[in-house]
Amino acid sequence: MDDCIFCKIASHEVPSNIVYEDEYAVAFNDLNPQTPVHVLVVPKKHIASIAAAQAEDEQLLGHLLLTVQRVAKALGVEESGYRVITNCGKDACQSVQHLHLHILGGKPMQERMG
Ligand code: DGP
Repeated sequence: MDDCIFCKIASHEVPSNIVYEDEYAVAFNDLNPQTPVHVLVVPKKHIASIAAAQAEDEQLLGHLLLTVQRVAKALGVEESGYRVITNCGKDACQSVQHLHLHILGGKPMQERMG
């Protein structure tokens, strides 16, 4: 998508600190980290949010979760634990309209959200 910052990062049009990449997904450090480890896992295909995903994206969505697992392991938070979040829509404060999974870790977090 032309005007999407995460599409531009995924295509290397805009530089970012990419920690993992394969044919379908890319993972890079969040610009505004909330925890010592804060990485975004993003599909290369433009999907606006989890709400916009289609049946044809089923395999890709599974791939994104396995990418989260792989990246978390590579970043050394597999044992200590991590949180995976995807914000969807206005009430969740989604600010970038391209599906992304936050991986948050590297410190103990509060039990509850919201
Ligand atoms: P949200 O849409 O609220 O789930 O979060 C979007 C996240 O994306 C936010 O934590 C900041 C991050 N972000 C926004 N623009 C950029 C960017 O240009 N580069 C990087 N690395 N992160 C970005």
